[in-house]
Amino acid sequence: MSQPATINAEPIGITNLPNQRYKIVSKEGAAFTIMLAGESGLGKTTFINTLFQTVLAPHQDNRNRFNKPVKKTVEINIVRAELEEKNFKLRLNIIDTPGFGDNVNNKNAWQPIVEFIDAQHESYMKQESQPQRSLIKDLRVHACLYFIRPTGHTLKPLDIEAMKKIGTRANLIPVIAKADTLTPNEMLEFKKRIRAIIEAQNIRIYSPPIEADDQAAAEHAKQLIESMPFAVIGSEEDFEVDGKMVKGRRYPWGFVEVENDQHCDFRKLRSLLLRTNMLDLIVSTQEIHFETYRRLKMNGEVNTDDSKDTSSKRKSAERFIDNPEFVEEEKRLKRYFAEQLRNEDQRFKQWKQNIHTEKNRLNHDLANLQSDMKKLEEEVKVLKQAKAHN
Ligand SMILES: Nc1nc2c(ncn2[C@@H]2O[C@H](COP(=O)(O)OP(=O)(O)OP(=O)(O)O)[C@@H](O)[C@H]2O)c(=O)[nH]1
Ligand SMILES: [Mg+2]
Repeated sequence: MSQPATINAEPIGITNLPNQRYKIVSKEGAAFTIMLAGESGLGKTTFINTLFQTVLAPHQDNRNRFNKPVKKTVEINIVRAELEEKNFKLRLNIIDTPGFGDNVNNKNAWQPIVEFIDAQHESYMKQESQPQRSLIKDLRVHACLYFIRPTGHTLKPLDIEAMKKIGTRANLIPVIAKADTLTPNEMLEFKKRIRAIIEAQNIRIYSPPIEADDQAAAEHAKQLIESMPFAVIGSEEDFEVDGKMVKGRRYPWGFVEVENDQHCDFRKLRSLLLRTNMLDLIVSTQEIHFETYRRLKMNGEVNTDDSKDTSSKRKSAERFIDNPEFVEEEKRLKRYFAEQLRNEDQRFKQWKQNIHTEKNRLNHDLANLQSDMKKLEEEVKVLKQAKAHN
């Protein structure tokens, strides 16, 4: 892997991260891995560059079978970048995958993606026991954005299958690509239909936790859940609107803005990924997806050497994941970690309160000292005057 790029774009808000769950984020900052998946040409590479306001994932120059140049991603491309805002560091990994759907037979087109996710769990598991944690290479996928073609109709069987497979291994976030190609009503209908399919097909998607003791955060999480699947617009071009440069796409009939909530859900998705839910994505990857992988592995139910999905072992692993017992266990784990996080928050609030009390006490002491000093100065003055008279 090459040296990580340093992003010098406008602040994108990662400094809010320590406020989420400061404790889990170590002094070195956080490491966060986002994966992009879905059919070819839906704007995956463009989206990454829009999200980070820079050409972070270059479009690869390739040629199609007619020898025409095309900017397609042809292999899994790992981009590393470091972001720093107000002393908070984020080590970012972007896994940009080649879109599928171009082949005559697209069956199992999702396989390289699923294998990549599994391989990262496997690699982390092997490294875990080594003594020097700083040497661990961790590319476990914390969020997989799955791009859906904005047909306005329904989900393809390939999408359903791919999402099912990904959802059992990583935090799956479905995204409707190129939101500018559907009218607002078409988009509403399309979203409704996709949500119904996700439910009917038992596709596991990431759901932001609703915090019981923080009303504003709970409201925000509810809004995010209602917006799923997020409709996004990507653009690598800036246009001037009312004297301000904004990202968007220009059409003969008008202009669509990436960061306008009336036009798409880009801001909500960015907030989920980089501000409000980054830590939950990291923690749930560790506690749910990685732990599940480890458990299946221990039970001998995952065999990473199998390249074919027809393997009976993999089938039994999937049966395990669909098992109500597993679902119960997952719920229990989620409740447990939500509880842990709440306790952490409580401890932090208490600690803040103690500091506040201590500060008040010190201020009070300081005021007393100052007043004592003033009195002493007065006394010295009086004594000096008395001495002068004598
Ligand atoms: N209308 C519209 N076009 C978009 C949007 N995002 C990207 N595009 C265009 O779609 C084309 C494909 O974009 P890419 O970002 O290369 O798509 P990709 O998903 O990475 O494609 P593969 O690498 O082949 O998988 C480009 O011409 C983009 O300018 C969008 O939100 N709306
Ligand atoms: Mg691409």
